[in-house]
Amino acid sequence: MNPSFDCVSPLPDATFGSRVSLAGEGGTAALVAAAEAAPQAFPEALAAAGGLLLLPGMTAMAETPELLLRLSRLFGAEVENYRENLTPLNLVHESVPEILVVSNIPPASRKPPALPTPPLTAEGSLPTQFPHRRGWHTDQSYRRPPPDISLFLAVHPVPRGQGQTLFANGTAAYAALSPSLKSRIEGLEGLHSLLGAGRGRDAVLAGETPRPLKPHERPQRQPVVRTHPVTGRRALYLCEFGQMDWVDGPFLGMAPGPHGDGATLLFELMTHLTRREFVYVHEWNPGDVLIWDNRCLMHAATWYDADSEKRLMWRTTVSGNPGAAYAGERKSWIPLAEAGAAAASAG
Ligand SMILES: O=C(O)CCC(=O)C(=O)O
Ligand SMILES: [Fe+2]
Repeated sequence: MNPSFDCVSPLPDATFGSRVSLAGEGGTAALVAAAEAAPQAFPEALAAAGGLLLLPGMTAMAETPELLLRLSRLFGAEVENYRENLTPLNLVHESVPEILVVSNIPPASRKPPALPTPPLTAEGSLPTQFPHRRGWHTDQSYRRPPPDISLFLAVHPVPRGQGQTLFANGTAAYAALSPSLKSRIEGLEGLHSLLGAGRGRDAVLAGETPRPLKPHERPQRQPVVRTHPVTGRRALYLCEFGQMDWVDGPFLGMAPGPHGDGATLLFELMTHLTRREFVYVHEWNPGDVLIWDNRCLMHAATWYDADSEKRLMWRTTVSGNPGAAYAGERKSWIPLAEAGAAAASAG
């Protein structure tokens, strides 16, 4: 990496990811300024690390949220403005609308994921593998084109041992698939759904009627194997119970629903993707920033005791380089009338 930075790879107990810090003296603002002075350094380090960077000690971002925004801008053309995409305003940072607030503190008041059943593995450790661990996803995959990269700052994490974030390496998992499974999924597309639309596995199994969706809310197809636009490497690109469409999917062209062939394949692929050797478990410290590449990593949040702990995390989402499969597409999640009006006012 650029000599201004120290880079240690891989992350502890993982085969991917890098920890990056400023060489020599300097705090959060100095690191952001050094990154801006060498704008390729961080994107290149991210690609070299297989899609995951840890920047510890970015505590000043909590006081100066613009620093997180400046860092985010280095990773792509477009940092999402959450005031412009139908996100409830209680989840959007008051002064920097590019920051999504992920927190159980009012007004965001988001509940943590449920404890797995049973809470620990047979060996007494944190469950990470699907289906024991649920909630594996890649951000906003119910959109076409989906976003590239997310940045996540721990403003106020919960104590170690809870509220971790797990990452699974889609590139390594794809490379380790058997040749026959690789050929079965060649050209296959998954159908990804907005959360809470009544199309997740639990809703379908409970016999719920899916709510009617407006055109811009509809499930979107995504390749199961994505070719990374920067590294050229192929990676599994999947979600599971909540963020796949279990009414018409999870895969196009296969028997749909929780009892179909598609479900069997999804269980097989997700169980493989989340094998321990492909996973990194992040225990958060205040001021940690994790930068993850949604095009090649899946992630999952874990339970924490929301009755006695407060957790405050900030996310930004960067897009603009989804790869050739999405070339020239309009944004699926913007209502057509609005897209038309924006085009007209842009002349
Ligand atoms: O809360 C976490 O650890 C992760 C949340 C998440 O998946 C996200 O904000 O994209
Ligand atoms: Fe996420």
